[in-house]
Amino acid sequence: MHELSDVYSYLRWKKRFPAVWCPGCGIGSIMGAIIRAIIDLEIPKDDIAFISGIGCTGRMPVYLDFNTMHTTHGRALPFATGIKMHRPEMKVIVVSGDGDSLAIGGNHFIHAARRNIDITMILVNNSIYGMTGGQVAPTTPIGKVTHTMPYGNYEPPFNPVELAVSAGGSFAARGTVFSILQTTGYIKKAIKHPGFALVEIISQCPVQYGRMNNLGSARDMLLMQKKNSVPIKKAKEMSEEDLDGKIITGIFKEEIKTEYSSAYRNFAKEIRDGTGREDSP
Ligand SMILES: Cc1ncc(C[n+]2csc(CCOP(=O)(O)OP(=O)(O)O)c2C)c(N)n1
Ligand code: SF4
Repeated sequence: MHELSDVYSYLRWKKRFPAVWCPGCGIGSIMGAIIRAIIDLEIPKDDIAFISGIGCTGRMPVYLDFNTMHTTHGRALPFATGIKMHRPEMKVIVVSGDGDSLAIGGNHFIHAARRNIDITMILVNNSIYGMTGGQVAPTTPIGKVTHTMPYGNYEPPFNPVELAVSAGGSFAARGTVFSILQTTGYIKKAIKHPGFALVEIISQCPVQYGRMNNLGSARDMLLMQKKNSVPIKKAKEMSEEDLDGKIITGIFKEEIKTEYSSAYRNFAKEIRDGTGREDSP
């Protein structure tokens, strides 16, 4: 159990609240999970760099009392990469919406994963662009209605976990807001993991996605997350047909492999010491 006063001590409570998020939105629960994960890991506040892009999810660093940056849309990972390269001892955490990280920021996402740079990426997947009024995202399921797909989306969505793993990321997990304690466990593992670590969190946006698709209240959407979740172990025994519309949860990848910022420093040292490539200038 975490004392509420401990959680509050991580918030810019007097300066920044109330938050902009709509009642019933999942982002607040995710912020609570991140704080609880950091309390459990006993990481000093000053050792954390917490970076976001733009969007409802992107507002999160505004409320948190870490070293924070609220950057431009889609560019959280380049800023985070710069910080990790310059201050490798810091825990660098990015929080990003599905549009922010996979549409405008998609290029940065695959390259951060390819390099396996030690950044924890918390991707809040609410299936839509929330902040700008409900446009289609690269994660919107086929058939779902958005302002820019009023007759239903016909573009196949990305699977963020598969994308991260196939690009080279070394940790990838998926959780839901409904199962927030389990999701907090994935966040903790991701923060401890020395490499690019993705936690995709399925979240409810009752005001845009839920309203446009008649999904009911925030409570109804949370119960839908519960009903549709299938642990990865069980999913392996199910057919593709039975898995249609399900949320597969769990840890999909956890592997130790060469991490970019330390590889870069070792390489630079070898060059300086003259022990690097013979043909180097
Ligand atoms: C360069 C640029 N293009 C577009 C925008 C407008 N914009 C702000 S947030 C956003 C998308 C938000 O969706 P998502 O990243 O999924 O986050 P959510 O709001 O759903 O948490 C867009 C397109 C912008 N701020 N900057
Ligand atoms: S628009 Fe959706 S994602 Fe944004 S704060 Fe409201 S409920 Fe949350």
